[in-house]
Amino acid sequence: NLNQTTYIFKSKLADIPINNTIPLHTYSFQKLPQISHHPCLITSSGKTYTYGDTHRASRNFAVGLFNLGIRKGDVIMILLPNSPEFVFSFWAASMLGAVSTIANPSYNSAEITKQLKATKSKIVVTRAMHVHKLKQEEENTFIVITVDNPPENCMSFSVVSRTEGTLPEVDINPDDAVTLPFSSGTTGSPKGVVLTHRSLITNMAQLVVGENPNLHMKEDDVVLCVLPLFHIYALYCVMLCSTRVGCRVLLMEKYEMRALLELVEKQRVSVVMAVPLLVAAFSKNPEVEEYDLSSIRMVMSGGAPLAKDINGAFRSRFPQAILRQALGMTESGPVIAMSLGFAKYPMATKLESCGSVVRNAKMKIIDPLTGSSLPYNTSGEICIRGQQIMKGYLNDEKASAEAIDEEGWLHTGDIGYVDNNDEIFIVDRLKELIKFKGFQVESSTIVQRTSKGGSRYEV
Ligand code: AYL
Repeated sequence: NLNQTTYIFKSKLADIPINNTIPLHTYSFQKLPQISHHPCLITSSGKTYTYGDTHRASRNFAVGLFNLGIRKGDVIMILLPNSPEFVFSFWAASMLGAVSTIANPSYNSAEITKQLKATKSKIVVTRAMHVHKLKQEEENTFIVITVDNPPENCMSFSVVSRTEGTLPEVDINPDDAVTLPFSSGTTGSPKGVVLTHRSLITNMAQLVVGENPNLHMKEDDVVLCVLPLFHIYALYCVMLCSTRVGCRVLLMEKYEMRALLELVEKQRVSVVMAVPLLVAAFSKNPEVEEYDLSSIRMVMSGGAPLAKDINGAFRSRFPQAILRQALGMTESGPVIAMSLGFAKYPMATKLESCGSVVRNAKMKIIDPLTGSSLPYNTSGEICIRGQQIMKGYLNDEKASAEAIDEEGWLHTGDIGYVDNNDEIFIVDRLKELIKFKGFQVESSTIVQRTSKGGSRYEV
């Protein structure tokens, strides 16, 4: 219908040029010569790796993987909690033009096997305690590397990292996959989400690059990484964005409130990437009062709706900090919208909004039945277009075509509207996706875990 208006929403920030045809690791470590002595990773026990150390360890592991036969396009599975080796493995794969697939180490054997098979992973990097869950099958064999003492038939991460050789020259295409997180998308079982060098560079630039970055992270920031790196939120928003900016990442293996508070105080954490449950803990748990958390200047909530009543409690405890939201989805590379309250030159925004569409992207809200685009203040399905979105689902053309239409719009399955200040509000969800404490889980898992009274993510 030619008479029909198309309402397109854009960021209030102007588009910027994005150098997204280089490899992801090159883009991310662009400042390395200037910052090689700056801290990059800090573990909860206080061990520090500089940018130089991190890059070197990643390179060494890449050489080791190459010597084990890993080539461009091969997949390695990272089955680890937050740890320096997780970070080194991710960059090592990227440096080889290989691909990482990230998985929750507390998955059961069937869940891991499914992902191993779907991705044809040739290497699994994990801990000795998880090796029993890895099933070798005739049509699906892989080498297991453990970051701790290797059990029989496994190799040691440090030994692999010490093998001689030089990093091969690889020709990386911007549209080559670099990582394969798994997501249920809008329907069905978890599928591999193909994120490319181009998509992740684009999304980093949309947030942390330019004269007025939408998400103002600074070189002297200390960013808390308690959300798991095997999920896109922390992988992207903590690890990738921090590396590009040159700030430090405090790696916490598991969530335990007292330990977390001690670390935030000791390491002077300034940026907290959180899910709503963590925001609630910061705002309401009594033990928070016992610590000096005045270093926190920014708290981001994402992954699930934020409770409306949190603001008062948060403000009284963190008067110096800004709390706002971001909207992301694994398939969208991942950030769709980010509060402009986080910008270098911040704008007035509302806490209840999950942000405004990122720059260098287009968003529309459509009527889910007719597909026609809707104006301001009218709810419909959020669709996003830009170079940051996934290439598609791994080996699943049907699901890919359902998610991304011929014009390149990714249909998110989220229902929301845009207000007069260009802020997005989520009101509902079309999709079957099950989220537990801010993260996706398989429906079978939720029943299993809750019946035991525990949770997969302690957040
Ligand atoms: P996935 N408010 C409400 N729902 C949200 C929000 C939010 N702020 N953020 C995410 N969701 C829901 O793939 C929404 O239904 O990635 C969305 O389609 O596990 C779904 O979660 C996607 O789930 C960030 C912030 C990355 C968030 C993310 C993505 C996390 C979730 C980077 O800075």
